[in-house]
Amino acid sequence: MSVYTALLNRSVAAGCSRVWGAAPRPLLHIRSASVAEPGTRRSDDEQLWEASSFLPFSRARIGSFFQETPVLKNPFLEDALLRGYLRRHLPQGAVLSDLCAFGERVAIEVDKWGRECEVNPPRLVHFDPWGRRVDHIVTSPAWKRMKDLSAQEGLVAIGYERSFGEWSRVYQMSKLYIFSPSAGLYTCPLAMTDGAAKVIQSIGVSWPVDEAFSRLTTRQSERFWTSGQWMTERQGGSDVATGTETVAVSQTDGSYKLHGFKWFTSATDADMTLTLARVQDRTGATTPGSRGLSLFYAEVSRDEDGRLKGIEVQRLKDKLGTRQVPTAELLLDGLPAHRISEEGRGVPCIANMLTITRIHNSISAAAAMRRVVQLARDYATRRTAFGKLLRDHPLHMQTLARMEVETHGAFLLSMDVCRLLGQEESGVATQLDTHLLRLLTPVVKLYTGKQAVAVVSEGLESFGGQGYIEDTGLPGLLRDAQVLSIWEGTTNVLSLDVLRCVALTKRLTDVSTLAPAVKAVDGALSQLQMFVQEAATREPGYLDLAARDLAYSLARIYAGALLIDHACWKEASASDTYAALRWCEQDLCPVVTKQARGCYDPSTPPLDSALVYDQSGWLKGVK
Ligand code: UCC
Repeated sequence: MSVYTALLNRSVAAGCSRVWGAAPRPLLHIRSASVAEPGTRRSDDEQLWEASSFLPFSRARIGSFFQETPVLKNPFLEDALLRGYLRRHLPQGAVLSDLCAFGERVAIEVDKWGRECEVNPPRLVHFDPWGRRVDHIVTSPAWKRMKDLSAQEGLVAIGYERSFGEWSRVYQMSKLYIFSPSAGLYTCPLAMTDGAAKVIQSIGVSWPVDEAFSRLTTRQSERFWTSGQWMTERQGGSDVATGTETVAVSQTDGSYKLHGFKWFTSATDADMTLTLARVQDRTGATTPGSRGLSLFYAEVSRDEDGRLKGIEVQRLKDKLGTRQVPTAELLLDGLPAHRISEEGRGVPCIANMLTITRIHNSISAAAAMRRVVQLARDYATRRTAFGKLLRDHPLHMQTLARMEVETHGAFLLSMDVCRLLGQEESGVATQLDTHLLRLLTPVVKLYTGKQAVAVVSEGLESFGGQGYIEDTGLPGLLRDAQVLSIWEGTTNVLSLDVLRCVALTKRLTDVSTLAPAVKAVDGALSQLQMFVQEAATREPGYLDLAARDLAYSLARIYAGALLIDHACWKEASASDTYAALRWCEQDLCPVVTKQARGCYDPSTPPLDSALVYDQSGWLKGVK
């Protein structure tokens, strides 16, 4: 009798159960053993399998325990804050039922496409099999389905149809917020498409951009176009005024040809683009700086040989995240284009696009936080550790609650900017609203971009080691979040933009349970006002050093005001109040805290530099 037969007999005798220590455990068959036909002899292999199935890990190798999978449910139905916000501001049945149906579609259908975009990233084919240069960016079928879906669902169109008046942007962005974490980064081309439509609308929808506008804002998938926004050149993407080398050569018909090198163009499979260039005069000279930049419209098309007209795709970028998006280096070698801004007014003209893409960025940041919280809280109802479900561990729930508070803040900040945008576009914004929109757009973008990385990182940790495993799809959330603080203006560049337009007014409502939060926001606001007055009297450069902390203070105070305001709504929940109180416990005005500690004193920049470049240890070592 082989050892296996002996084991088999033992197990039969034990009545199909096996004793582990003192406690009897049921046997779990990983795979059912085949049953031999009467009269046939079982193979050694079969006998081996049956025998080993009673010995965990000996044959099946993977044992009997599997991790539970977090389940993505309808992201609209799962989001009490989103639903509450809409019930309060935009309770129309048509909106709610559309978002609910879309949420279902996202959970069941779209999320899989998003994953497909990640695992099947774009690639560049330079030449056809016969040696002709073609520069084809090959994208996955899922990426193409995202384009059709975006048109059909009106993900750009809703903002321009304005069927819900001043709330149309809130409706559009709510839909994008549901879509974003499952979109396989298709939100990137949509942001630029929306931004391009906004620029065209602001300059006037007429030739040569009328057809483009209609295609950017259509719901017909076969007509729908996406736009690029080619701003970043080899010298970098922040200092556009200095970095733009591309020149525009005027043609006899009034059009231009562009020559330059665009170093970082996102969603390069777009149908058209807006881009900056310097118009050459007759001698070939250009005007340096911002005042030399004009805005151009160009279509991406091919000639009869299949070559891109006036464009060579040098290579695709190898990025940390957003791998779903084709991002390329482009040589513009005679790209046909039309100037659509006044000469030298390119930056203020494209600023409309920046406003829109920065708002999209904020929505994507809030959505990333929401998604990781939704998955983590679902997982906490399934995963058992130390004898109980994760949801029954108070420390784990405290961590998730803190993530939820951050998500509340990010959501309300982002939606408030959408509200202001909708008001401005519907002509009902006051002058104060318009100032607030200008100020809050960079504040909210920079704050949510940074917080998204922190919350998503924390979220991954709540899955333990599984959060670090690539094919769970979780690490991609973190990689993709990291771009949110980089593209469309880094934290410092946006902090300096905030300095250009500092102003804040928000009336607060007093409700007794919220008194500590109201007091904290009120106090922080007074501190901030005093800081701004005092800082204006200080030496040049003082405010620059404080810019980032100032922007953070604005974000935290304003989000505090929004959380309190939402908690004062008559249908607000106890959780809304709790979230407001928790938010306002943090340092709402870090710029004043840091000022008191001397962080912006003139003595600090050389000390900062000395610290960063401190080579004293290294020098000692080599001496
Ligand atoms: O990131 C990139 C990749 C694209 C991916 C997009 C995907 C989004 C996805 C989201 C969802 C998933 S491409 C490019 C990234 N680069 C940037 O974002 C640029 C960052 N740099 C800045 O923002 C700078 O502040 C600049 C370039 C705007 C600064 O330019 P200047 O010319 O040095 O600045 P000035 O002199 O301050 O501004 C010139 C004019 C002024 O108007 P006038 O002349 O009338 O006084 C300003 O008031 O432009 C006006 N202006 C603005 N107006 C400047 N910034 C703004 C603004 N934000 N809003 C309105």
